[in-house]
Amino acid sequence: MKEELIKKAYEIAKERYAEIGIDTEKVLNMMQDFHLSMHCWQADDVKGFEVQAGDLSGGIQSTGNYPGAARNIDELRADVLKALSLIPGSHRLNLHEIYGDFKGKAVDRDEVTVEHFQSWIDWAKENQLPLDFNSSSFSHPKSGNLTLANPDEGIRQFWVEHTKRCREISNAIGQAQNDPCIMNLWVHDGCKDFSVNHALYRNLLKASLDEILAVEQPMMKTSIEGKVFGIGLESFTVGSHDFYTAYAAKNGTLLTIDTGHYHPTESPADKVSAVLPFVDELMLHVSRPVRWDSDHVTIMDDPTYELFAEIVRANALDRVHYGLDFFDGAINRIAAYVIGSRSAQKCMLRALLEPSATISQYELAGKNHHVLTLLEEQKAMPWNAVYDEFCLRNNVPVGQDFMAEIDAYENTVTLKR
Ligand code: RNT
Ligand code: ZN
Repeated sequence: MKEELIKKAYEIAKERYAEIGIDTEKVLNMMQDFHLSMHCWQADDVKGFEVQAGDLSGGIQSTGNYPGAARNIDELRADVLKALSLIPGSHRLNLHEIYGDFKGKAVDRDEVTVEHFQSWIDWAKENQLPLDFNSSSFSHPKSGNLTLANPDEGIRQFWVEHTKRCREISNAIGQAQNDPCIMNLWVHDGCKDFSVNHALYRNLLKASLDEILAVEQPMMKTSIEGKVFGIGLESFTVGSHDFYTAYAAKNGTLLTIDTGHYHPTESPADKVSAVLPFVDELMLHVSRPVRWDSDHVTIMDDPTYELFAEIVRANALDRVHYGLDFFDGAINRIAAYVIGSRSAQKCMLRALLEPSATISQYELAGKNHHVLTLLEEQKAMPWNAVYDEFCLRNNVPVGQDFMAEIDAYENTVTLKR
């Protein structure tokens, strides 16, 4: 796209927004500070690099077999850097434990140490990419239906040990990057059919979490993630939303909101103001559920926009960590990263461009027709010209121009795999 045209459009947009009291320059600066935590697992359909890796389990699924998935750590790093080069701003990378640099050795989950992440730490430093982390309780012979909530003490302790080690690794990462590493803790524990031991499992999960969190790790933060159900675990989820919300509020952990983890008519956006009075910080897993927790690529849809708008309206921008969590194996995976990340940014940009102070005044004065008018009008304001300018200032392709680079990378790199 022609630079001159983008500049012209931006100048007009700037004036239009100034008319409603919004300073687009200030918003562009805020966008520069809006860091996504890009998940490593879109690049290879959540396989990871364990030598002894089994099939993906734990009630989640990546469908599709588009060619070119990353097969090893070098390919994954190259793909991530390629994607990041097409996304404006600076971001973080979110690693799962199974993506360690195991150097051809079978390292079991209860044996993992920071040494398996040293090359990640070095690489991340070189590329100025802070890391976040995740314990991994799926895709393992001991995963079964129950991990941290398993009545078998041996299996439960195996996962307690794994998760403790993951917190230790996260802490070392946080120290190395001088910026706390956010560790997400999600376990799939649940039942396919009726169960009469809900209380038992939940008490076990609580006991495991208590044990895991008993060790102080000052340079990391633990965020706990609930969900409604997983495939093959449809009837009962030990770590339900109520369970984790209560746990987080009582124990001072962060709480993860995954946009694919709620009942279809429930609004993830509405959780923000409901839990922030009780929980200091949130982690997001921005995703797109299609009929179930399908983890389609994030787009600029209403639920995503509403989620970011609620964060802005609650004045909570710096109390939230912005993780992504989608994994579509049916399309070019680098495009998936770029489309998902840029769409999330567009939602945030629109949220920041909303004249919420004005709208709030109308609402408090009982002028609800003004509220609706202004909210509707925002949808057609020239926010896209501001996003184009954001891309231009960050030296990344504007609009659909990034596709040419993805196609070239596909032809020269991913299709050769
Ligand atoms: C699963 C959770 C979880 C995973 C990742 C891979 O439903 O959303 O966050 O997607 O940990
Ligand atoms: Zn998630």
